[in-house]
Amino acid sequence: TKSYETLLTEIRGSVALVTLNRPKALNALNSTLMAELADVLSLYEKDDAIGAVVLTGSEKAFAAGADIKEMQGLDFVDAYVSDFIGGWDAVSTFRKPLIAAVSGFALGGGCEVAMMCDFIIASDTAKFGQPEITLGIIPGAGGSQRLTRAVGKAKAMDLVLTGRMMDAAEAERAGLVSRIVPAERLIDEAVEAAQKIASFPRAAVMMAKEAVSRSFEVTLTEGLRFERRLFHSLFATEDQKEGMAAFVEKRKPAFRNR
Ligand code: CO8
Repeated sequence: TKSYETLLTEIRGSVALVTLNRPKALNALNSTLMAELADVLSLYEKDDAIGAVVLTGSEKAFAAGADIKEMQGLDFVDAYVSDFIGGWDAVSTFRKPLIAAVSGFALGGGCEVAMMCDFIIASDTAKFGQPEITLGIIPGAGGSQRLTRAVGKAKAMDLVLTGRMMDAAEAERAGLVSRIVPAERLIDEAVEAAQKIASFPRAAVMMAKEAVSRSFEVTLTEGLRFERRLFHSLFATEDQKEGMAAFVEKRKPAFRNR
């Protein structure tokens, strides 16, 4: 396995655990970190042994945003020509399930990266926010779009315009996070969820992710058509035969990712 300057990686069963690791900067997302994250995700996407990935930070911070010290000197032409943060798309285009396990601060780009994941499990200490406005900018990696789709206009406007933080309970009520767990249980709970996902047939899992993700892109009619096409296609898999036979025969299925 490769080693990275700003990430720690660990394989647990069929799950890869990726830990953002810039402790002195509260995991601020600089270009090295985002390039390393894109690199490791591309490896896991190709690796048949990996069925799902958990992305986490430290207890104090998932990530306190894009690296302000790196952005400070940017001018418009630099930002535009280099498509500053364009490389972050590697997180949202990753095709296997990706769970964010968030403890502490998930601010600005940190909140945005968490929202690029398929779902967020939060510790009771998590704090989410889009404080860009306090720096004279606005969210640049999906905060105005994914946050609004997740929590609705009222709360998204409140957070983006005031720059305030919301705690885990508010984030769960608003629909931004799928569950809250005690801080000390966070990694285990997220890895267990990922392991469960990884135990199901790979193609069905990836299509389920693709179908739900599609609902954010297209009309209901088109989304339903897309879902139906994927649904029908799964009847061409051996694992569908195995899953249904096992149910009828009252035994555990032995999936082969075929
Ligand atoms: N960038 C760079 N360094 C940071 C960042 C950051 N986002 N956040 C924290 N750090 C550094 C601090 O500078 C400090 O370093 P040093 O010890 O060298 O002074 C160290 O991390 C510890 O931070 P604090 O001492 O501030 O820790 P506190 O516990 O007192 O405060 C906070 C924690 C409240 C999280 C505070 O650090 C903070 O407000 N951080 C900035 C949060 C923020 O504004 N984030 C949004 C950044 S903008 C952004 O993300 C845009 C994303 C869109 C993509 C880009 C579009 C162009």
